[in-house]
Amino acid sequence: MKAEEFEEYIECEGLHNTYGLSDYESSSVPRWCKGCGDMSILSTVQRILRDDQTDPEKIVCVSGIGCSSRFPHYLRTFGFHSIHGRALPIATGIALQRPDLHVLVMSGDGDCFSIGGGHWLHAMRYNTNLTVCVFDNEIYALTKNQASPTSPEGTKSNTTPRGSYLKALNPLSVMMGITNISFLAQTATWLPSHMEQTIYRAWHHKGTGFVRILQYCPAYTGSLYGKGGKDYPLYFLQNPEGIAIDPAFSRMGETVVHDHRDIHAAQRVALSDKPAPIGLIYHDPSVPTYDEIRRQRADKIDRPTYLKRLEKLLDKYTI
Ligand SMILES: Cc1ncc(C[n+]2csc(CCOP(=O)(O)OP(=O)(O)O)c2C)c(N)n1
Ligand code: SF4
Repeated sequence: MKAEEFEEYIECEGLHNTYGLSDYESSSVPRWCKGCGDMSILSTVQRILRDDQTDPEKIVCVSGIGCSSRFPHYLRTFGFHSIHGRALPIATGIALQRPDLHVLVMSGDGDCFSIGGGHWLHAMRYNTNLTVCVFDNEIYALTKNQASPTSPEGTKSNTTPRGSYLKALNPLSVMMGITNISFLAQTATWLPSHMEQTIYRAWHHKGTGFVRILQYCPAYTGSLYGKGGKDYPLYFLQNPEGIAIDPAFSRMGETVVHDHRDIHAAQRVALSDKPAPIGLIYHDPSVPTYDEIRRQRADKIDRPTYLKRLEKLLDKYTI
């Protein structure tokens, strides 16, 4: 929502004590390059939080390591700039222990799909209440240009000076093969209105809402995208209950009708990574979260008994 529209909305609804954009902006100046797509993700997330009027104290933003993972520094919420590849297990722990908080995970393609690969698969399977955004610029950028799992074959980088030998990993098809997946969408930093709607849908999803964001990185992979992303091959997924497609997008790629509730259709879409499908790929709000499963199955023991048992167990390992 634009600033003027928001002011009008507050006026009409007679809302008081509202949060403005500045309530979600930290005092740190983002240390991203000029034109970096991460800037557009930051302002999009701040707009969503402002529109949603989410209490900043009820949000925890967890990241790993990378340019993308600097995100928690720039959001005025609780934050954890953690360890390379470990954002998801840390976020899972927080979400399970504090279901009253909204946990946002910001990661990069290297952070999530490479060093964090094992955690990624299992976090999707656990379907804990998390909103996960992976900023995919198809390179390790913070460490200045090493090929990542999603770098296109032939990418010249510091670790692949003769061009990478392997075809890129397709994270969408990997995720559509994981049992318990409940929400998967793809968007791009050069489509801000689409990105806003997509992250908003993931934010309101119960379970793990995973958004892969194709991210413009002018420093290292700028040639993949062209001006305004015009050279990146895309097509758009259309569904009345999906994410709205702006008619202006038609010059960037064709529009295909897709039913995001049909897992087989979603698996087919996920297999076709280039051109890249943009939109809601899969959504099943009925998949139980790990918290729900755990609560159903947990022994119904009282807290003192639980603590006594825990003490006994720990004593076993005490010398
Ligand atoms: C255990 C460990 N291994 C390696 C590194 C070095 N390192 C820091 S960031 C990074 C890659 C980040 O790439 P990506 O997740 O794609 O993020 P980007 O910088 O592109 O946003 C690497 C290899 C590290 N910090 N810790
Ligand atoms: S190196 Fe790339 S990803 Fe990192 S801040 Fe610069 S443009 Fe952004």
